[in-house]
Amino acid sequence: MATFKGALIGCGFFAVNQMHGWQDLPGVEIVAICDRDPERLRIVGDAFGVARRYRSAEEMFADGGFDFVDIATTVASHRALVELAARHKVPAICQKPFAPTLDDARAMVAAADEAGIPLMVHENFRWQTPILAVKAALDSGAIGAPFWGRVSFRSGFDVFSGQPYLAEGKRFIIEDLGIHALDIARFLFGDASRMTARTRRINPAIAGEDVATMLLDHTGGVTSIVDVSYATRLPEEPFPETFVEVDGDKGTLRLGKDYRLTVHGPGGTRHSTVAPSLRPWASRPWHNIQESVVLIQKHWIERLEAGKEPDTSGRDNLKTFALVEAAYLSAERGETVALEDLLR
Ligand code: NAD
Ligand code: 89V
Repeated sequence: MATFKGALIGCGFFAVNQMHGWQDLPGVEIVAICDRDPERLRIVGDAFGVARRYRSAEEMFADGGFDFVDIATTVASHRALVELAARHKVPAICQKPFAPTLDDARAMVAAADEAGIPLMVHENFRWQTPILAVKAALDSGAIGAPFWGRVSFRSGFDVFSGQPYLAEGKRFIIEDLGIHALDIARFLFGDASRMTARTRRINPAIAGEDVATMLLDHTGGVTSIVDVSYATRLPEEPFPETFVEVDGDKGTLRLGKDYRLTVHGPGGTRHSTVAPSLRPWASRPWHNIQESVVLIQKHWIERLEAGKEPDTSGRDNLKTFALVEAAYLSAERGETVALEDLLR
């Protein structure tokens, strides 16, 4: 593997996982970091031994010396930073949610295309070991052709202490978490043509919705339900596990608690555990997400080396992002929304 030098912008809560992930990959080195908060810059710079530290992304790009940039800031800054990377012709990874609006996301894809740089959205949930195992089982034909699916994430976990901004936005669970579950639905069942959604806010201390139930019509014929909640108090807290159910014309697949996968079909019933590994720097219950960070970063480096578009490129993510927009529109209007109206 060639040596790739990276820079990282945004040294906050989640960036620590990204820094660990880069350290785990041979041939990759983060040579510069940037955060407008000097304290975060100091903490991450000292923890990971990065000498080049910047309070301004413009200054970091002006100095250069890196092959790609990993943008780990919150959504408000994503468009400006991707456009800055494009101006400097530096390949860019951008955290989810890709952008504040679909128009911003489109502009970011256009800027990357015009600059001729690869752009990947850090949409890591489809890279989780249990989700990859579901995909492999479906692709093997073990349950025949899927006709119905459910991607479900229901939890009462306190995400607000680690990520206080999640309590403040008018949009919450669809934009922050539903976006992952919708991307998994696209990954497993293909693109969707219509969206019907209902939302609720149960927690009175937050500004946005914390429950969403979404019905998707996939172009390949699958009907799926994507349901997400941070207001669900279960006897055993499953955070951050995504459960999956699929019915096919020859059998069924169920991914349930503790990463237990059951595939039932003409070949019999197979039970397995598809748990993620616990990386040395990871901590439960986040290890599933943390492992997927390394896997998506590895994919980025492989595609950068091969000169091929990443699976969760900016262009691909427009379709996931359109589902987010469609869900909010549908919930607001109480109507089904056609995706072609948003994507044209
Ligand atoms: P955070 O607020 O803890 O960290 C963001 C950091 O970016 C802060 O330190 C802030 O000072 C810095 N920053 C913001 N704008 C900047 C700019 N223009 N220039 C330089 N620094 C800037 O946020 P977080 O919880 O780490 O979330 C960051 C992103 O990661 C969000 O988009 C969030 O949705 C995403 N996230 C993704 C996952 C995942 O699994 N993919 C998990 C958690 C968070
Ligand atoms: O993965 C994420 O994007 C996180 C969380 C799991 C808390 O929703 O923000």
